Amino acid sequence: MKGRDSKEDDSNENKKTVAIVGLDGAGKTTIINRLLRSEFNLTRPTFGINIEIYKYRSLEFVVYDLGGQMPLRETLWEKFVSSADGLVFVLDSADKKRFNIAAEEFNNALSYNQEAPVLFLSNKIDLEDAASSDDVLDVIDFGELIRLQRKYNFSRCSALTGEDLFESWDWLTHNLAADQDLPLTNVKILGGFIFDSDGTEIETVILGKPKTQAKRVELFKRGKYELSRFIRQMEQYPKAETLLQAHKNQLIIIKKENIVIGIIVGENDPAARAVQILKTLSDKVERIFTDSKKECLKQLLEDNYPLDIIKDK
Ligand SMILES: Nc1nc2c(ncn2[C@@H]2O[C@H](COP(=O)(O)OP(=O)(O)OP(=O)(O)O)[C@@H](O)[C@H]2O)c(=O)[nH]1
Ligand SMILES: [Mg+2]
Repeated sequence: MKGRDSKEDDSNENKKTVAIVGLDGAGKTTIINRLLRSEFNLTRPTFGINIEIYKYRSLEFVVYDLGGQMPLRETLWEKFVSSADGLVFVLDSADKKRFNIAAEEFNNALSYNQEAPVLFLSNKIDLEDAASSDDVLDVIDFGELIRLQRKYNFSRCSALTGEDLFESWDWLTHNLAADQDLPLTNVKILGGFIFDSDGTEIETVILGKPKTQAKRVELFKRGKYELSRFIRQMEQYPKAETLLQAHKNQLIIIKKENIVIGIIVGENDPAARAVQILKTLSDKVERIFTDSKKECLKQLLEDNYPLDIIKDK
C-alpha cells in the first residue's frame, strides 16, 4: 500500500503545467507541435485552448496552448496562466508593428502569475526580417524580472527549423524539475551519424562493446531513417535542428549548410548539452571536410567528449 501511495506522489511531482501565450500568429501551436511530434505541421488559429500532454525527460508536461486573439487574451489567459508551473511567451519577431501590443500582453501575463519561471521566445528567426535580440530587448523589458530575481530566459528560435528551440525547452524543463536529479552536464552518447545535406551517408558510428553494439543495430536503422526524413524536410533551410524520440533514446540532429550530424543519447539526458556538442562537432567536421569528405565522427567523439561516450559494463 505504502509503495503505491509513494508512487502516486512521485507521478504528481513529475507532472508540470506550462501555459504558452503570445499574440495570435506568434507561432505557439507550431512550437508545441514541433516539441510534441517534432514535425512541422500546418496549424490553424487556436480558438480557445489546446491542451496537450507530453513526456520529456522525466517530466510529464500538461501544456495549455492558448489562442492569442483579442477576446481570448481577455477571457482565458488569466485563468490558465495563474495556475501554471511554467510560463512561455512567444513573440513573432517579424511582426514589428505589434511589438508594443506584445510587450503589453507580456506584462499582463506576468501579472497573472508571480512564481512560474518565464521562457520568452522570440520566434521565426528563419525569416529575413526577423528582429535582432537588441531590437526585441528595446521593447520588452526584463528589468522587473531581474529585480524580483525571477527565473527567466530570453531566447531566439524558429519553430519552423527547430533552431535553438530544444535548448530553450531544456532550460524550462530544468527549472521545473529543480528538485529532481536530472543530469545537467553529461550525456551518454550511444553513437551518431554524419550525412551530406543531399542525403548521402558519410558515416554511422555505433559506440560501445561489440556485443551491445549488435543490440543497437535496430535503433541505428531507425535513426538513419529519421535522419533521411529530416534532410528531406529541411532541404531548403541552411540551418535546422530537431529532437526525436527513438525507441527509449533521444536522437538529436543538426543541419549546418551541407553537413547533417546526429547523435543518439540516453532518454533523460539534457538535450541542451547534446545540441552544444553537435554545434561544436559541426564546426570541426566542416574544417575536416574542406579537404575531402571522410569519416571522422568516431575519432572526434573519442578525442573531444570522452566523458560523454557510453561506457558499457
Ligand atoms: N517562418 C516561420 N513561420 C512560422 C514559425 N512559427 C510559426 N510560423 C507560422 O506562423 C503562422 C501562425 O502559427 P501558429 O502556430 O498557428 O500561431 P499561434 O501563436 O498558435 O496563433 P493563435 O492560435 O491564433 O494564437 C503559421 O502559418 C505558421 O506556419 C517560424 O518559426 N517561422
Ligand atoms: Mg495556436
